[in-house]
Amino acid sequence: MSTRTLVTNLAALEDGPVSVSGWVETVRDQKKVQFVILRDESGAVQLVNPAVRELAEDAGPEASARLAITEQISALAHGSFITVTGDLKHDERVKLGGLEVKIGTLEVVTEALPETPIAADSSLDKRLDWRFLDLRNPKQALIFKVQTTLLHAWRTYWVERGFIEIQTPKLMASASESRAELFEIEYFEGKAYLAQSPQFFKQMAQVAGFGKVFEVGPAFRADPSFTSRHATEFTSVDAEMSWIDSHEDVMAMHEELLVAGFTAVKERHGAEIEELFGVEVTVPATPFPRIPLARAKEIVAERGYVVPREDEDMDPEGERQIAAYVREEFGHEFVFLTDYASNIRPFYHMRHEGDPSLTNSYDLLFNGVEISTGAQREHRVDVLVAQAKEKGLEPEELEFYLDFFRYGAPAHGGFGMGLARVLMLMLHEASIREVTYLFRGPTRLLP
Ligand code: AMO
Repeated sequence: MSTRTLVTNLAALEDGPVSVSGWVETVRDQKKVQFVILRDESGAVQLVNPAVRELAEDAGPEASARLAITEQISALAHGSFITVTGDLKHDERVKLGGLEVKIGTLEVVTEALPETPIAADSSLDKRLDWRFLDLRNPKQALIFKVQTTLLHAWRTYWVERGFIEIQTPKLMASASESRAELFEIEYFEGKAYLAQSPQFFKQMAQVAGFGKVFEVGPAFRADPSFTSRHATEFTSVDAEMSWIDSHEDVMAMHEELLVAGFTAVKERHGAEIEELFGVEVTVPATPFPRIPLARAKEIVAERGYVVPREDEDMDPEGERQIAAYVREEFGHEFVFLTDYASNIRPFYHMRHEGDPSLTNSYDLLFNGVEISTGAQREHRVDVLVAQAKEKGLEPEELEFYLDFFRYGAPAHGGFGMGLARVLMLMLHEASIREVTYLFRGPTRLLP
């Protein structure tokens, strides 16, 4: 183990010898003194070197060493990775953390090329080309700390309630959502498809008697769009549970889960999010507002925006309008839109008992963007077959899935939620590209 001290831990040390390692953020090379700002994963610290520019004839080894360090610092490229030993000194006058390290030895572990390919004002695309450099910005690192906290809180919520974590295969023999957004790949002598959702397999866990399951894993959609909310590969957060009376039970769990996640993020990172993103994280009140989709469209129309007829779902502008309404009426950032029409929902959604034109399903919107779809599932195989046929699907292709329901299936339901969408909206970022570790889109497979 190295003896280096994390920058964040320097404040607690007394004045004396220390060793720190990190990236060169800035160099101020003045005639008599040089300052280097060094950053590691925990923070930044000022290093100082009393510069020696030339040696007097009677100069001792101390002055020679100082001259060597001075020359090293003058040649330091931004981004180089260095290790420094030196003397820590607490000094209130130092703006950065009230301390500095007087350099004793400086080792350039790896030198960076002199020109940094991105700057603060580079385009998002350029920054993504150089994602590893882009992520050195503490604001970017915070996104992934928040994500870690969110996922930890969600896992804890589920584990404490008896949910079982599963990993379902991402190579499949059929589509699970729509054939239109399916990646087909060569698979030995035949074809395979990349999983669009763990849908079928999380339902399988219900007929296997697991009761309640969750999964956090990749999902793939061959979606050619370039919107701020679509990726071709994204992290899907899924849950599925048995013994429900309706989708209302799923929604009750879903909102509790979000409260648990937002509470943890606010407690742990609230101040830093406010400082770096200028955003206050609000823990949502429960129950979240619920509005049937048909009523939501009326509300939007009353506000002067008519959702295009051919688009029976809410379009993005409709979502923004309903979010504005919910904010004004309920002071809430979330809304469940419920009771979607059967013709715009997948075959596996359960339909209303008395009105098969509607489903026991919902979309969850956060600040005007869909973050999740959930539903009660149809567990009666004859009804399921009829619904699949009605959607133009060949039951033969779905035989393996339909079999699940031929050997005793409980009522069940669940949801899938896009992790990056939650983060984007929580941090008021403009695109999921900003909050995805390595974004994948129609024209991006690198790095
Ligand atoms: P759906 O297709 O609505 O439902 O997807 C669920 C959630 O996943 C996210 N999402 C995406 N995120 C980024 N890029 C994409 N291309 C993308 N597509 C979807 C969204 C969306 O709300 N099986 C159902 C879920 C269920 O009923 O359990 C499903 O996949 O946040």
